[in-house]
Amino acid sequence: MRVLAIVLAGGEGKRLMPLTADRAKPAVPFGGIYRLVDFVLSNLANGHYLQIVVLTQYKNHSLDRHISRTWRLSSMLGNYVTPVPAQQRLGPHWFSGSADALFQNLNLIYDEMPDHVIVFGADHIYRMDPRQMVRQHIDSGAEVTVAAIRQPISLADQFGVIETDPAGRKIVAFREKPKDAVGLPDAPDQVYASMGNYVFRTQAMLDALREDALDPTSKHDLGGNIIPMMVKSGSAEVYDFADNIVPGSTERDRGYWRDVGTLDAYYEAHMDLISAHPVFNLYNNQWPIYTGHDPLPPAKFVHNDGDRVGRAIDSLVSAGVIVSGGLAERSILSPGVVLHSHSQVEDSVLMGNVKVGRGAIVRKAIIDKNVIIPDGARIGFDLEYDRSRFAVTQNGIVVIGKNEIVER
Ligand code: ADQ
Repeated sequence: MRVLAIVLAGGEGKRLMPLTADRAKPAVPFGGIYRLVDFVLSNLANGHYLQIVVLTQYKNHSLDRHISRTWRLSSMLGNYVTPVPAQQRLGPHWFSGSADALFQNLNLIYDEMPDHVIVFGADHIYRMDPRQMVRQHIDSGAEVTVAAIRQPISLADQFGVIETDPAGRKIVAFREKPKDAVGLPDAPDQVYASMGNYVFRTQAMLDALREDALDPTSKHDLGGNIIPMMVKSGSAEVYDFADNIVPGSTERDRGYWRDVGTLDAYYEAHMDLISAHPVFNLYNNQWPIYTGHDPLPPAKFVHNDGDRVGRAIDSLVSAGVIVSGGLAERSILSPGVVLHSHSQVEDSVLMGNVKVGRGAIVRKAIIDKNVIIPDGARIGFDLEYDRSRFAVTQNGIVVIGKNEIVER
């Protein structure tokens, strides 16, 4: 059985601005050392799906570089992870929707002629064993299988919402981001949401993409057009993510899935990592999350000025970090971060090479790469002032973009 995996990584990620100002959403750093795309690629690689095409489009430079540097599989065994940038192959326009991205790359499918095609999104934090979904897809004979998870009904307008027959398998309706969703019979405050992960029988996918390409009214979107079309023809099934059991997972972290489409969701997913018993366990070595590492020295904590020990509590601290007489609490410190004497970082996400000056205090913030917080500066105290110079989210998280200059 031949299976080709396609990862959709062309999303623009407008709602993650300024983190997506000069990188594609799947290239946004996460959890100190990862990028968002590492999670889906690790799930596929751990499931032994090792022919993977990553479709990129928007500001794809850092994403392409990350993939080509990090995801080098042994080509001798016919394995690959290939980033494929949008190429305007079929005329002078970029991809319109995700279905158009697939349609413009049909040659990749003809090259492999797989029996089934896995199409997964690249913007989620989760562990999933894709083999279990593919097995159900093959056993059921469905033309497409859509992975789904229960979500609060208040979020229904952010997802494809699925209705099934009473047996719970066959999809009878699929509505993309409905404003008037109805709750589930057993849980009126929940809907069944598409995770944006699909497995297609190859021929059924080719037929649907070709039909969609001829429709001038279509937005050429998988969730908006292709899946509803396949539901109408009666052969779409749902795969319940609650049934997925990843090797090494525990009761506590089973079923974890976060769409980090907004800055607040992105922040919350980080906070999920740092509790003593995290709901997302990075330490499951039976299902590792792979990424690339620079050759950095170990993290270092130094006693400075003779009066203060560098400390980090309830925090993730990456290689190359120096905590020199500063204090980090409930925070993520990415490679190369430096906290100087008497500085304090609380409930924050600091990306690569952020420097926090002497006596500076940072609270509830996301700070992108290379930012220098000057001595004595205060971030996250006076939100009115912060709003005048940085982005501040609905939940009051201050977000400072890459290379931004911070005045005291
Ligand atoms: P959205 O995430 O809103 O909803 P979309 O913006 O199409 O849908 O993104 C889906 C994936 O495709 C993302 O990984 C994105 O990076 C990628 N992508 C988008 N346009 C692309 C293009 N032109 N080229 C390459 N890649 C592209 C989708 C589904 C919903 C589902 C949610 C789950 O449409 O039904 O509920 O995902 O988060």
